[in-house]
Amino acid sequence: ENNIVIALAGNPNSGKTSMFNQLTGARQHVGNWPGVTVERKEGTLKYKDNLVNVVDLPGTYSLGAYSEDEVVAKDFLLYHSPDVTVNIVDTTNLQRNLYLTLQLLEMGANTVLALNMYDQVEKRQQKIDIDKLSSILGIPVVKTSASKGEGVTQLVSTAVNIAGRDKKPLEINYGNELEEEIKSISEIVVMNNELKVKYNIRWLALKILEQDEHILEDVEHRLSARQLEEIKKCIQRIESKTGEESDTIIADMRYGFINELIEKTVKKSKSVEEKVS
Ligand code: GDP
Ligand code: K
Ligand code: MG
Repeated sequence: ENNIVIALAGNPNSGKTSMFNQLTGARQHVGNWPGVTVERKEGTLKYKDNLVNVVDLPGTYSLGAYSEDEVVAKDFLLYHSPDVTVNIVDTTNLQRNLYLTLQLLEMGANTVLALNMYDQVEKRQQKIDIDKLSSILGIPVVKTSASKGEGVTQLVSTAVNIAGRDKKPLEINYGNELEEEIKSISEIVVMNNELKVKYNIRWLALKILEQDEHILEDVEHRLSARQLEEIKKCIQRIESKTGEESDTIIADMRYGFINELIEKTVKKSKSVEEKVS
């Protein structure tokens, strides 16, 4: 028997709990994450020769340091590296939901995308080019309707199939100016062996540019005052060049990527287009 850990990640109200219930039924256990009051739900399911442990992460819009929920989700993904992350998205709200998806992929999480609420998408007669979405993101994509139990078996088989696979992080092109600073910061942090072992360096550089407090804390005591000063200069340089905060620039670029992705993959059905024109 094979033991597999699946993490469920998604925005609040994306259908995570509905999916968790579909997957684990009554085989659930509720506790708390250590040190915080955030609820921790776990459950099991059997699929072929696999015993699958499903961990329901707190619902979050991002993987920053804004709330205990975000830190719990980010910590689990980073330091407990589940074999697979199932990212539940509300497909009727793709733009907002894909922001978390990008962060999972930039982190290098071995992800399956569950296009949940697909029944609503069909009702609206929207068409999504799933193959294209899957190929641009580099991950399997499954249509689901958690509240109806649709697509659940396919989701499980897909997740089990890719469990433990080594996933290369998604690299978004942040444009010349930002890429230059990502490179400079990467060159600084990679000199510290512990950071090099613990993190994907490009991801770490992005987190530093985003000024993720939680990650900064871990970085600050490992670097020299001079290195930290160099990093500060990188951030100041990009902010004075663009007149924007570095975290805002990064968020804007991510939304740019998402909007382009949606443009390429989401089409209104013919009948709807005709009605509009
Ligand atoms: P969570 O906040 O991510 O845990 O989301 P929930 O599982 O609590 O779901 C939020 C709401 O969406 C509930 O009313 C669910 O019944 C509903 N829901 C979940 N999945 C689907 C789905 O695939 N289709 C539709 N139409 N509703 C869904
Ligand atoms: K809810
Ligand atoms: Mg929930």
